[in-house]
Amino acid sequence: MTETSLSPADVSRLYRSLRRIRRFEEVTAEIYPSDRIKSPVHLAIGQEQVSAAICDVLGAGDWVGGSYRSHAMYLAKGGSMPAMMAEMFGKDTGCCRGKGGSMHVIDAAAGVMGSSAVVSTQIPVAAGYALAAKRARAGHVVAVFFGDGASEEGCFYETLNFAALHALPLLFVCENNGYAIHEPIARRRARPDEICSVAEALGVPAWRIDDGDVFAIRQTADEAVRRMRKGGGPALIEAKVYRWREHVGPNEDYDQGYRFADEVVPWKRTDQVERLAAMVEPALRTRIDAEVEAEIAEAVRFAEDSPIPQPKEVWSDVYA
Ligand SMILES: Cc1ncc(C[n+]2csc(CCOP(=O)(O)OP(=O)(O)O)c2C)c(N)n1
Ligand SMILES: [Mg+2]
Repeated sequence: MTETSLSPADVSRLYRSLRRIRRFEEVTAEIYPSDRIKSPVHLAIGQEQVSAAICDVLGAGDWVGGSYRSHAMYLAKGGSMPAMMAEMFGKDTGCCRGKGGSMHVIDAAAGVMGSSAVVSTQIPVAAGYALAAKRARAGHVVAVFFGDGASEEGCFYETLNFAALHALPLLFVCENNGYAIHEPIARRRARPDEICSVAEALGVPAWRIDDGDVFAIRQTADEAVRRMRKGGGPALIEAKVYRWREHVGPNEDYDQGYRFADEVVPWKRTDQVERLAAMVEPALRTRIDAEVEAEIAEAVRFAEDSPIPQPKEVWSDVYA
């Protein structure tokens, strides 16, 4: 883990972001067995630092897109928490008016341009946003989040090439948790450690952060995004992380035979939420934690109290 030159205010802002995401998803997992959440949930517990770090260097005018595992990205970029909780409850006040569920989160006002359940499809869509951003010439950038499994899809390669050719302001962010559902990366990729060199072969600069260090990810993203704002074209960051819970659902799955509990031990030891908690002044930490709990409780109350969509809404906001 690296030292940081960030100010105490920066560290506490990052801590708040990490803690909000962690607690939002822990509360989601607690609620889930009650069946009030109407969609599957893909939790990013243990992987929060990627979204928190990347979004920390983005501004209000920048855009993000991601996969079905996007609660972290949505919250880190400033998406409305009550609207996402209501979306998971299938309520009319949800960010997709109850039609999308956990896998489809969007808050365009906050620059969260959507998430996709079809692996890797967010990547070419993000290139479209990046093309629009480039043409607008306002120096805005797009970050697209995807898993290691998504990096095996054809459209990842196609989009890398297109983004490089057109020097798009697109940051590819690969959250490499080592698994695509239950399949470890070594059984899927001929060269598991060479995601970055795929990008480099097309002239796209790429960096890998192996230890999940939130400061290292942030520092790398900061440099990449600065370069991008000046017209430097796309870049890729591969951050190795570990998914603590099952692929989909609220539980742990170390008894399922495809991985074992000893794998998570080093990642829990270097948990970035706890690491930053210890760096924040104790009274401030207590206040942040209390504010986060209150915000989540309010989001749950909002979701509970919101109406379900009217039957006639089945025809609105859909393409057929
Ligand atoms: C095009 C497509 N193929 C297969 C699936 C089924 N599927 C859902 S999640 C997933 C694994 C993707 O793994 P990864 O990209 O590493 O993301 P992670 O779940 O680890 O965050 C697969 C194969 C899908 N949703 N879309
Ligand atoms: Mg994965």
